[in-house]
Amino acid sequence: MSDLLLHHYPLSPFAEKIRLVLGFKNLSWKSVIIPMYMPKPDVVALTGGYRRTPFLQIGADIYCDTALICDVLEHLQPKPTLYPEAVKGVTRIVAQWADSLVFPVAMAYNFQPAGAAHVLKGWAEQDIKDFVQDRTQMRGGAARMPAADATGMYKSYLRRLSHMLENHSFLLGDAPSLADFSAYHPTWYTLRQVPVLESILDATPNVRDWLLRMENMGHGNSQEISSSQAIEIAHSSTPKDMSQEAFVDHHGIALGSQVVITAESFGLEPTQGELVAATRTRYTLRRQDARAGTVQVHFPRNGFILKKVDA
Ligand SMILES: N[C@@H](CCC(=O)N[C@@H](CS)C(=O)NCC(=O)O)C(=O)O
Repeated sequence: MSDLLLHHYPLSPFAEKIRLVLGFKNLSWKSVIIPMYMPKPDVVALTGGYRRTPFLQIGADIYCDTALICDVLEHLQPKPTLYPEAVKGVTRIVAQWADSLVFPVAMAYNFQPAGAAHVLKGWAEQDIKDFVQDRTQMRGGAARMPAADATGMYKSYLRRLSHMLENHSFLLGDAPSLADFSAYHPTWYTLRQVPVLESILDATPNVRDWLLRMENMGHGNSQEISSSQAIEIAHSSTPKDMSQEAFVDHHGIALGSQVVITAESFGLEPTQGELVAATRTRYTLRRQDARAGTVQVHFPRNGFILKKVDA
């Protein structure tokens, strides 16, 4: 298996989801620490524009979005599975609920003034300004949800998780599934990154116990490399052959067209390239970069918008 390179930073909840999946599957990986906010020139050299965290690099192939990264890791290391047969549909649904609804509510709770002060303690004033401005811009200028509203919603989500844990050790049964990893990362942030606010977990002790069980899986074996080494690896690798992938077209866009792919929400920096594959579930763009050479950037269909570039 080629080296797995995870581009991430320690405080990223979505990165924590993938670090824990790597531990669950007992995989060895290379850790590339990237900036928490723009500018991210070494990220963009590989992704062509996409700036969210984390992304996975295998040689000259770049996989964006944790839903896709989980599928790629499952393919490379099927056991233990993220998608147990009896719950393979529902686990994706619960994971999507946790990633798209629990996450923003938990982060609005986690970033109320006491939590933000804890996380940003020791940061230079200019760095705080740049970080806040970056996230405001990512939200399209919208304010974060008020803390009081977030608290009520978060408590209600924690009760739902707690109900799911009443009869078994993990959310959907006796074994972990993708749902657990998606519900873990925002709640991990509360427990580990903003301990000043973790008393919200007191009302749901089985959620706290589950968090500790999840955390015990660890992160697998990792070794840190620099982002310039990662770019060098891409440059000296050949992208995966995509020519045999079944083509599924819902847009009237032929393979070989120049296209842009943009996230549906939050972080709308586009990636442009040649469409070399569009399967039932994902797109692949091929692009040239002065530093990274020819790279392929893969996106899931879910959560992303594909458009043809006008000639
Ligand atoms: N749907 C994306 C969400 C990723 C996401 O929102 N990541 C946050 C960090 S946890 C992010 O990109 N923040 C801005 C940044 O890192 O620049 C995924 O599953 O990968």
